[in-house]
Amino acid sequence: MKTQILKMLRMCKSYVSGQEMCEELGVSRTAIWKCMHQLKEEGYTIEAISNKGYCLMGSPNTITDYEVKSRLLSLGIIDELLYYEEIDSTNNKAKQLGNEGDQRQLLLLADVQTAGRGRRGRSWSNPKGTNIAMSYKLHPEIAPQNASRITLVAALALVETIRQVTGLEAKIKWPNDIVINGHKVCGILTEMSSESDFIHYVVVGIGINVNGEEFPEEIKEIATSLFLQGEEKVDRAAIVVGVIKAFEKYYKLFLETEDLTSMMDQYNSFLVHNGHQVKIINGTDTLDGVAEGINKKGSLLVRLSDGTLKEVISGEVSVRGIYGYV
Ligand code: BTX
Repeated sequence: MKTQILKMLRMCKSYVSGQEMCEELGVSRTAIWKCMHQLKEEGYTIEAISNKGYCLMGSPNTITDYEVKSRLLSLGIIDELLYYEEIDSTNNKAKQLGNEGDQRQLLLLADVQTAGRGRRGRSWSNPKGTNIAMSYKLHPEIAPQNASRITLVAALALVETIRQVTGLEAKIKWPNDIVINGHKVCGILTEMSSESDFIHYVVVGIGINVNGEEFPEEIKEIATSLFLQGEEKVDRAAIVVGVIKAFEKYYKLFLETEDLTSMMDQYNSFLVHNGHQVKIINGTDTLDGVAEGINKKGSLLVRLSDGTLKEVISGEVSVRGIYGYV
């Protein structure tokens, strides 16, 4: 009911009468009043004027399911959006649901993660009330070997959203980070359960540092937040809604060809490495060259010193010289 009430309040430019809400939602005046009371307790500013009704004057900076859903006309490719005030990891939960046979396409959102994960067993820090932890559980009917490209699709959706909502010059650090001024603001962790020719599920986990003001000692040289870069608090739900819309747009395009044909140019325009000297670290192997963008398969093209063009499929990439971290 909170979703519908917030939606009605948002859609109406002025006041919505209690009577209108009762009729629309098929509930009593007392039920509406109780819900309004709860919303106010949660930090919503709702003005109530007799004979006029209710008007939404302000919202808390939350990413609850009802806050996000009330800003959307539809969930699009997502069957359900689940919100957790605290969870170990939204990726873990999405995988658990997938392993239990849940076939729905889901978006899991959390305010705090107590055991957020990065790649290769690294940890991802996500304190309370400031950032966004979200994981998509998807069931694409594509060849399993193409699924890792969804990381790049998510990166494009993220960079586009951050630019639109904040105006900050976010860039993509191939394959799974978003950076601003050389510091990491988002990370993406894609995991999959599949057979040789069939995907059970793909989980795309996204961590976004939105309003964090400080970071743990070990990452404070690497990490940044949208707030630290823009010096303004950012509406977290606006970022989530932006990512939902942008991801849906690019994901649908991706499914048509199972590659990045239709978004490659845009992706490359946001790529932080383009034209720069890079070092690719893959286990004990390293490779130096100049990055020339990605191809439609999502590989990074690197021009080596002997003039050959090397297609890099995966690995850690460090960009020399110009960034605060490598
Ligand atoms: P990654 O392996 O590229 O990055 C992890 C590394 O980034 C860490 O070793 C640390 O140095 C640094 N780091 C840790 N926390 C942060 C942070 N908040 N901001 C910037 N740098 C940090 C990146 O892996 C993928 C991260 C995905 C996180 C999402 S959150 C929702 C979902 N659930 C989950 O458990 N993981 C994903």
